[in-house]
Amino acid sequence: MSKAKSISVIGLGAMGTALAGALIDTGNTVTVWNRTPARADALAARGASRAETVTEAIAASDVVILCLTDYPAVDATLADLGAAMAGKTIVNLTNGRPDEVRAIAARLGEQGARYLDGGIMATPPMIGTPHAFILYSGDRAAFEDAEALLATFGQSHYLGEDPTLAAVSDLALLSAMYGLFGGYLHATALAGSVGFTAKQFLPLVEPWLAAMMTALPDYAERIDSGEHARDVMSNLQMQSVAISNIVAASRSQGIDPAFMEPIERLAKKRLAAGFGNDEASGIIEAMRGK
Ligand code: FVH
Repeated sequence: MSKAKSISVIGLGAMGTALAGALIDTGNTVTVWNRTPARADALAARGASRAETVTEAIAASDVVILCLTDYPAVDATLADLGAAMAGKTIVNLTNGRPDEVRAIAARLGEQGARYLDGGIMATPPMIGTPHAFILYSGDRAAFEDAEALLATFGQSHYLGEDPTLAAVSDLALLSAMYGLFGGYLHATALAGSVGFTAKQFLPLVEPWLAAMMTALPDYAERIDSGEHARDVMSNLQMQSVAISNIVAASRSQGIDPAFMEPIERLAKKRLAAGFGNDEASGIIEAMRGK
C-alpha cells in the first residue's frame, strides 16, 4: 500500500482527532465521523470529508480506524452494519478486554471484514512522532497491506494473528504505568506528610525510580528461569519489613495505604510459602497463584 490513501476515522475524541489529523497532515484522503458531529468541525476545516452516517464513513474507505471510549461504544456504533463490512479492513484502536476483542473479531470476520486490534501506547500529542508506538494483532495480511498507512501514527509493533495479543499487551503496559504513577503518588503523599512539596520531593524520587528501572533485565531473567533464589541482593524477608513499615507509617501519617496493601499481602503470601531468602522478583509467583 502506498502512503497516500483513503482512510476513514470513526470516533473523534482526543485520540481519534490526533489520528485523523496525522493522516491529513501526511496527505491522505480522510473521511471522519463522530456521534457528536461538531467534533468533526476542526478536521473538516483541515481538509477531512465529513460523513453524515457511520455507513457512509465505512463505505468511503477500505481501511477504517475506530477509536472510541470502550467496546460497548464500538458495538453500538457498528450495530446493524453487517453488509457494509464486507471487504473492509477494520482497525480498532479502542481500549478493551480480550473477551471483547474475541467477540468483535469473530463477528466482523463473519461479516467478511479483516480485523486488526490495536493498543495505542501514546498520548494524543505524541501521535505522528517517533515517541508513539502502537501494538497490533489480528489479520496478518491486513496489517501488511495497511502497514505504511499505520506508520503515520508512530512505530508499529505487529504481535501476531491472535487478535487479543495487542489488547492484553496494552493492558499489561498500562498496568506497569499505573503501578509507577500510583507508587509515585503514594510516595509523594507520604513525603508530603512531613512537609515536602511535590516539587521539592521530585529531585529525590525521579533519580530513584530511574535507578530502580535498571533492575528490570535482572528481574526478567529470574522470572523466565524461575531462579528467584540465585545471587540474591535484597531478599524478600528484609524487603517485607520495609513494605509493612510503609503501610503502617502511611496509616500513622494520615495517608491511605490502599495502594501499598496489595503488595504487602503478596509479599506475606510468598514469605509464608517459605521464600523469604529469595529475591522480591518471586512475588510474581504469588501473583500467578503459586
Ligand atoms: N487519550 C489518551 O491519552 C489515550 C491514549 C491511549 C489510547 N487511549 C484510548 O483511545 C480511545 C479513545 O480515547 P479518547 O482519548 O479519544 O477518548 P475521548 O476523548 O473521551 O473520546 C471518546 C470518543 O468515543 C465516542 N463515544 C463514546 N461512546 C460512544 C457511543 N456509545 N457511541 C458512539 N461514540 C461514542 C465519543 O463520541 P462523542 O462523545 O464525541 O459523541 C468520542 O468520539 C479509548 O479507548 C482510550 O482508552 C486514549
